[in-house]
Amino acid sequence: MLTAPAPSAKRGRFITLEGGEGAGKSTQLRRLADSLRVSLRARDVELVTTREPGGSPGAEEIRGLLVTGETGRWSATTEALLHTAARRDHLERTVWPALETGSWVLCDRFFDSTMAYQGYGLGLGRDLVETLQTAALGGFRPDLTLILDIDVETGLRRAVARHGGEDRYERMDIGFHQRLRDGFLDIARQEPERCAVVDADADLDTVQARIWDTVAGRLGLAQGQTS
Ligand code: T5A
Repeated sequence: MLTAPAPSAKRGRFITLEGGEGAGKSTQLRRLADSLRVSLRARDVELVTTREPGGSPGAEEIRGLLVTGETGRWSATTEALLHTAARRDHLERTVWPALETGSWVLCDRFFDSTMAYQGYGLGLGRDLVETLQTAALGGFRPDLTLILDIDVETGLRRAVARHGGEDRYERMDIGFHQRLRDGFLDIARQEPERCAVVDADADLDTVQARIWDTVAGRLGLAQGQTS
């Protein structure tokens, strides 16, 4: 599907989770998906979970170029272009077809990560990133974006303890991580109707409950389904 489905009552909802390293997005995405599936089953609506960079075969190949190797492997502009190319493929092949059939889509990272990481963190600035996103997305935006906020040191401690091989961004300097945290908070301030900041500095169940309350409140779902 080469264009975004037009807004309609039938079109599914698109929810994105964002945050810096070790904020707990992936863990909370699984928990939120379980709660959403219970809630959506009553409406006979499917939930698709996906991630960026990745989420389609081509985008997963591009992911490998982005999350491994030397920290200075790409210039900020090249990196933003690679993320944006992966995003376009992910939208065309996974997200837009699912939304078109009425499924809801829950996505681990989306274009706010390009703004925060490349725009703020690597210093590319808002204007270029916005131009790239407009070219790739048109006017398509998430219905709701949850920004998991945590102080940089705690997040990095969690990320390092978990450790896998995809650690190119984790290895960037502390100033980079502080700029991207500030960037996410700035994005939330600029778009309060789309974005909700969730304090992620708490135990897993507490963060899960905060997320569910936000999603249920903003999207009009039944309360009390946190597991
Ligand atoms: N990127 C991505 C860009 O630069 N630009 C872009 O446009 C995009 C889309 C890959 C990288 O690409 C960059 C950002 C990334 O560096 P990724 O796959 O989402 O993106 O990589 P990570 O951010 O590293 O995501 P992870 O899924 O690996 O980390 P999460 O989701 O932040 O954290 P999670 O859930 O894996 O948790 C980390 C550890 O902490 C524990 C977990 O058990 C786990 O061990 N934990 C907690 N511990 C205590 N209390 C809590 N509340 C906890 N929550 C989680």
